[in-house]
Amino acid sequence: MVERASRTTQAQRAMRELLGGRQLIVVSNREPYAHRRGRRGLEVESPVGGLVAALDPVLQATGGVWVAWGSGEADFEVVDAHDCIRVPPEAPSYALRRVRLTSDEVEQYYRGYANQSLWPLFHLAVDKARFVRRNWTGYQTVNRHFADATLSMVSGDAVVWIHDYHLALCPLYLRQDRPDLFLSHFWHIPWPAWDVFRICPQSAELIEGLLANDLLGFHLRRHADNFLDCAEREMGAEVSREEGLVEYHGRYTRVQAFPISIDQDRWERTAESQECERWMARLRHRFRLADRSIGVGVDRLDYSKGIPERLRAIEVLFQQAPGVRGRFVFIQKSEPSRTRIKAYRDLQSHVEAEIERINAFYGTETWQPVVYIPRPLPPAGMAALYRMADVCLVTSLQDGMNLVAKEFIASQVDGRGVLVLSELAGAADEAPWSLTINPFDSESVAETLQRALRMPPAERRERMQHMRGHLQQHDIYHWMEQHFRAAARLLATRTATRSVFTDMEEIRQQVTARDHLAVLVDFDGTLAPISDPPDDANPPPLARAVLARLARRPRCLVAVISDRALDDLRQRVGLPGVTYVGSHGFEIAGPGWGSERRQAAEVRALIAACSQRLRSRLRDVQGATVEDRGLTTTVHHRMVQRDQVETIRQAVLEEVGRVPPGKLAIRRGKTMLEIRPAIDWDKGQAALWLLEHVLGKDWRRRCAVLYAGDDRTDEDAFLAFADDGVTVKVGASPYPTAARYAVSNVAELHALLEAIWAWVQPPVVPR
Ligand code: ADQ
Repeated sequence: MVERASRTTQAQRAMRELLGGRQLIVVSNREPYAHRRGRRGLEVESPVGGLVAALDPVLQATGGVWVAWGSGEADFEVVDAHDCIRVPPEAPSYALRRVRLTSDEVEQYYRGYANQSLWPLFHLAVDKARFVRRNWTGYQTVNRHFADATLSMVSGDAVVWIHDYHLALCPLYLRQDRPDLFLSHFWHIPWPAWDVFRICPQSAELIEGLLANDLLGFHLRRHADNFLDCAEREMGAEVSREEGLVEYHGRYTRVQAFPISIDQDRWERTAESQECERWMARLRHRFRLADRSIGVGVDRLDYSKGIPERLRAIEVLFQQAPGVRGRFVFIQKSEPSRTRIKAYRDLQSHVEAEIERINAFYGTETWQPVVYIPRPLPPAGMAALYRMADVCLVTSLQDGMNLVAKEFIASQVDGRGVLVLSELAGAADEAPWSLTINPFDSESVAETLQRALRMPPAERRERMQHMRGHLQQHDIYHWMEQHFRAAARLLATRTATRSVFTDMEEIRQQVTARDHLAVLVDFDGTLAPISDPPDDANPPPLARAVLARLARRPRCLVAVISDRALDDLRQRVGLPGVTYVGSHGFEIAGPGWGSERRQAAEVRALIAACSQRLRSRLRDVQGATVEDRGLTTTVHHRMVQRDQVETIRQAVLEEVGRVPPGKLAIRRGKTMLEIRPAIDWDKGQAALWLLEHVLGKDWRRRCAVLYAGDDRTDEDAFLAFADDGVTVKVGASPYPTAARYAVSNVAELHALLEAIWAWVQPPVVPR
């Protein structure tokens, strides 16, 4: 349990830092605990799912509030006069505020607008989307109920974290009442392109609702980009795509991608448990699986998951490869969902009829081709399905992320299974080691299934190891930390930035307050003026001179921090006594201790070897180029013929595959593949590491810090020193900055450095 506890603790710590004494309120349609009347009296149910599993321990630790629809039949028998109940029942530690909805409201808001307008439209099932005025009115009313319930729970300064498409208007209603609240929203489903979104008659109202947030999160960059497009076209809002920022009516909303994940450690432990092994034996026996190969599909019965398309592909497999018949069983675990909506009932009957038909046509006395499990299984039963599967088939026609793919990876403790994953699910962006498919192309899905079933064990193991390595580092806690970090940065920007020249005395006091001083500066646009081409950038002689003097002063640490490669940086600044931090902090070298981050050094060697092998492998692919930038390598295929792109992808996968799992990640761009270190690292973390490395753990007690930069990537460092550093933004900021002070240009920064030198230079001792 040590590892798991530490991941939860990390998330709790990150949360507490973000909150800085503020109250946390989570708002979602679904509640974390529901009360029902069972055979043994009142029973409490907790929904299975990543979000509750992850947020519940955090709320337990911080003691906040969760606002949600009270959907359990006995929910309001147990609440207090304010519709609140302390949960979890066994150790009450936070308040669950239940929102009362009438059956008409549920019909209009939940079944109507959320699930028959927004859900189908946003999953490109345009033919299923219905826009009924009454439902829209109900949606507005219920969003107001949620906002009112939230406001009734706010005490003082609060951070409100709203979830999903049920509550798009809630932020606006909250903002109208409490302009000071910090509002963040996570959108769990895709955001479509403008041409699809504009079909919605209430498109402007939805965008306006969401632009009341300070932070808006999507799973993928492309969903965030679609939203930015819609905000610009629909509302005429000022949009910076590069910054992921919208300005509307004088307010800013940061729009960012945070790919959600699962509690990887919990799934893995469940899959390793004896209970799981008992379930595997039970399922094998119950469905007469013997030593047959097993395919698995797990979904809510939802048309976006492509279940009929999946069954079609399985049938094509039986036709294409008759040898597979009798030797392969596909288990479809489907949870009936939203059954009061006709489209869902129709889907359920269709799926059940198709399974029956396939079984009747292809099945034999001793072999049932498709096994259907509609009833719930406990977590160990689910993990057993995933663990025993040779293939997990995810065929989403559209999916924000798809957690099933990740649960399968986490449960594959034996590394035997192959993930066949729809390229239309968000999860595909993070799983280059899966076999990706287009679910609309049944023949090709069937071929891919054959390939998966024939895949040699060593290749299966290798692919799975890579996916597991990635998942370990990108679990649900990582998702939360990323989110909290972004929120903390935005909270820091709320303190107005002031010109350094109006506060020179305050700055003097701060930089001279400690024994040591650290002067940390960015390079391009800070120490050296921005230059085009970037190759011409050099610090002016006066800046170089003042930096040299500071670097010679005892107890003064001077570092230049940049995204440039270390050697390039060192050459351009060329001063002894200065520490150089290159590649956004991946490589660090100081005077006398010329070191670099250990992982970075290791990764650099791995990347160099990969580049070299790729160059030789892709020699004959016309138009392919391999650009080695030290700590990243980019393989460009813009000029390559379409039918050759797959060859390049395969080559990159194989070469990265030679590297131990978890070390390198592949990022897929439109016309390129980038190989990069699989570690999170930024200028802020690099600067903190440097101070600790040079001055020890208690550096904050002994050292004053000045950090200056002009760039978005410097914001991480501004945040790292937000509490007790002099943080200086160089140049006008197109976005809210976390820096406390500002200078207009590079020359003003140099003047500030001169002033600092005058304050801290050692006194001239008379002879
Ligand atoms: P969903 O559409 O519900 O989620 P998904 O991400 O696959 O889809 O999560 C489903 C969850 O329900 C998984 O934890 C899975 O184990 C469980 N589940 C599904 N079928 C089940 C069954 N038959 N029996 C038991 N459990 C079952 C929405 C978005 C997704 C996004 C998530 C999280 O549509 O794209 O990944 O939110 O943001």
